[in-house]
Amino acid sequence: MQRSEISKQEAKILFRDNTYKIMSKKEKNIDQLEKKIKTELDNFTRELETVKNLIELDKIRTKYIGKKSFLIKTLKNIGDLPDDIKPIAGKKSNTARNKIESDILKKEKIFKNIEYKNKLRKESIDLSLPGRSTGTGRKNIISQVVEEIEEIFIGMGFEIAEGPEVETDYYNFEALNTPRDHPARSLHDTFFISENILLRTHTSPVQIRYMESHKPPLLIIVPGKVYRRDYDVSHTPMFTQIEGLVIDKGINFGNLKWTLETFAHEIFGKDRKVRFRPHYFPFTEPSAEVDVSCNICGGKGCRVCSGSGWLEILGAGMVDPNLYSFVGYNPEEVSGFAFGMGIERICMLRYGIDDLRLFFENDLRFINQF
Ligand code: 2NM
Repeated sequence: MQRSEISKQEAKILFRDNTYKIMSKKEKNIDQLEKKIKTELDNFTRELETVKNLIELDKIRTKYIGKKSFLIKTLKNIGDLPDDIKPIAGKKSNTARNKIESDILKKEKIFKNIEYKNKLRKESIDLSLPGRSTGTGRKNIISQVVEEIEEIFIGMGFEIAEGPEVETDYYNFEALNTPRDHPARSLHDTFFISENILLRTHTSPVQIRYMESHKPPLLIIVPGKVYRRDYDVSHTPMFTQIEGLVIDKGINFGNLKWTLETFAHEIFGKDRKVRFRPHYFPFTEPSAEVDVSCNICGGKGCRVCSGSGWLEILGAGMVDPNLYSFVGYNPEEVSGFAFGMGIERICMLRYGIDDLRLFFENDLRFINQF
């Protein structure tokens, strides 16, 4: 076939068997498109092999079937092609696009699966690892000693009573035989909230409240926080007190002595001597301070007991009959005794602590010793 015989709109192509074929313009266009699609598919397949992760896969997706890709542009512009080519071009492009899409989806599945397995591996819990210790807490030494003292008195038949920390002047002072002009008021520097409302300076107001609502016989101990305007090695603005009260027919000083001696022996040991020393409190008459023999020097006198051989542990006395008129008891019928002690002081004596403020600094090196 002569070259001149081939019109401008025809093309001559060489087949594998080395024969030539004259192609029509339509055939030529489709042939070109097929070639281009085949190149796209070949390139795609080659590149897909090298893809290592989902991000790279997405790049390939954009390159081959994204908006600006050859295939999608061809499909978009298919309307501009001659009518006889349209269906074939559409079919071929679509087939190629679908193949690329499904190959990518297959690959995507593989990558997602790998990613999921990696995530599972990362998030898995090693049950054989030892746990992290948070350290166990424990009761503060003050609470421990309060409970110990409670147990001692419960063993003697006492009950525990509690009451408000914000009190009225009446319950904290008046009803305790301590009117406003009484000299004993200066013993407590009081935190006042208003003229008649204050932070209790002792737990005695609870005992007044208890007597108002209970008839004798009664044996109670009242543990709780009390507040005084003080701050030095032996005073803090808040400290813990336990007070006790016994009222019945015929209660006498001998009952008081036995009760507090027994208590002192239980808490400090039977080897300690106990003594009652005359004292003054506005709410008791007679009153006494109770000492135990010094365990550092064995009673000979040393720095801890200031050379006296004795350590003061509590105050006590027979309830002043005046108090009974405030709570409606008949002083001709009943009598009783009361006592009070500071728990921090008991702890200091027991454990040889020389500064009261240590109890409130929350230094773990101190707290964890108990
Ligand atoms: C003390 C010493 C002596 C006491 C008295 C009362 C009450 F309410 F019955 F009158 N309660 N506590 C008392 C007596 C407290 O503490 C050193």
